[in-house]
Amino acid sequence: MSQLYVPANDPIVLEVLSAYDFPATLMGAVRYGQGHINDTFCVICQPQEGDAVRYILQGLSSAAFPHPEELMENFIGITSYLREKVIAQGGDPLRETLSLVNTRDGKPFYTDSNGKVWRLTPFIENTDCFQSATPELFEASARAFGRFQYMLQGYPAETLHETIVNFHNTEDRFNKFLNALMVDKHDRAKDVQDEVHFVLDRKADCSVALQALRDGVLPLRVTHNDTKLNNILIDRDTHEGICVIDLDTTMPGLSINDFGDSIRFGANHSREDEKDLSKVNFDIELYEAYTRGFIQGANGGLTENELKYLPWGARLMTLECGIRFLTDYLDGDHYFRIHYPEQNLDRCRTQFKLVRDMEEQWDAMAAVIEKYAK
Ligand code: ADP
Ligand code: GN1
Ligand code: MG
Repeated sequence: MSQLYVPANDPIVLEVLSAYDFPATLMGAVRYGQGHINDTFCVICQPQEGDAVRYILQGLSSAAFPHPEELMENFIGITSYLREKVIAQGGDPLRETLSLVNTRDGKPFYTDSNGKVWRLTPFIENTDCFQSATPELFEASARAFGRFQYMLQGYPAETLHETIVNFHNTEDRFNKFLNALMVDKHDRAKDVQDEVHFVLDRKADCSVALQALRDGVLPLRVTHNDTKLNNILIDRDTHEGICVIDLDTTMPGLSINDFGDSIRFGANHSREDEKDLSKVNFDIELYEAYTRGFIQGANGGLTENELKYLPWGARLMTLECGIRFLTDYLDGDHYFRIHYPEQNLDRCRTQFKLVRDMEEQWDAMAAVIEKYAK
């Protein structure tokens, strides 16, 4: 192990790697991907002959996930269920869903000396993970997320733990924001008054989807809840979404939120933390491409009301995510990983710009749904 490359500021990685048996010479681990939550590394092994074998090693964020063992129980349940479905459909279970590598002790995850939980999954090769996409690729990702939801329709939802309580409870997100604003731990509220008022003006919106759920208009389903474009792996040969990843928040939720979170992240041409807001524009063509793909992937599984509420999913996921970024900024940036001091504020501003765009294009958004909801 002494020759291993591991990032100097992550000494714990060495401890974690030594909990696993690797089939070829372990070369090291490098930080990987653009997720905001988990500590993700790519582990590289080199056999005597042939290509390197790669794995993804992830330390679960304790700020986000207070009960990582329960999360791993969900992960095992969901991936086992999907594996059976993929096999039944003649697919490749090693590429079309995630799987775990057990530790030397035969355990599905490792708990390090600080109490943090780690998991190791085979790297799904010959795939790409995009931060932005062409309409074709975006539509492919939509088919895969729609199919993911469809495939999980029969999953026993009551067995799933709520890994983050009130995750997409937008009313609760609003209240947590109010609390952070009141406490104003870092004296930042005075500099973000425009953003604060943007949220306060939209208090009623925060209840739209939840009220529909309470009224029985929208059903609770097993949903992914974090359907960003970079939570899907696209096959390099077929250009189809081959594997839905980041299953940490898969639990009972609303289908419109899975649709909406994808639109939030992918139906524009800018980075999530773009400072120049003139570059941040909601793109209705990308929205249309995603709508087409999602409805196709869901395979008739969405009710008339769910289809009608899809634009609300987009608007609310974008508003909610902006509120979460702003709350974390007021709190002192404990939840989302940041790479510079005002990054959460920049992220919040892009979300609010997109919300404004959606509000302006509301009728057009509804018309697109009508076009495909036949
Ligand atoms: P986070 O919760 O921090 O977003 P993810 O589970 O989404 O963590 O992983 C971060 C990134 O790592 C993904 O966006 C993707 O690029 C990459 N990744 C994760 N798992 C795999 C895998 N099994 N094969 C290939 N790439 C992966
Ligand atoms: C986080 O884990 P990641 O980076 O895929 C967050 C999502 C947010 C997103 C904003 C568990 O997603 O809810 O929408 O950042 N995930 C969690 O980019 O909080
Ligand atoms: Mg992710």
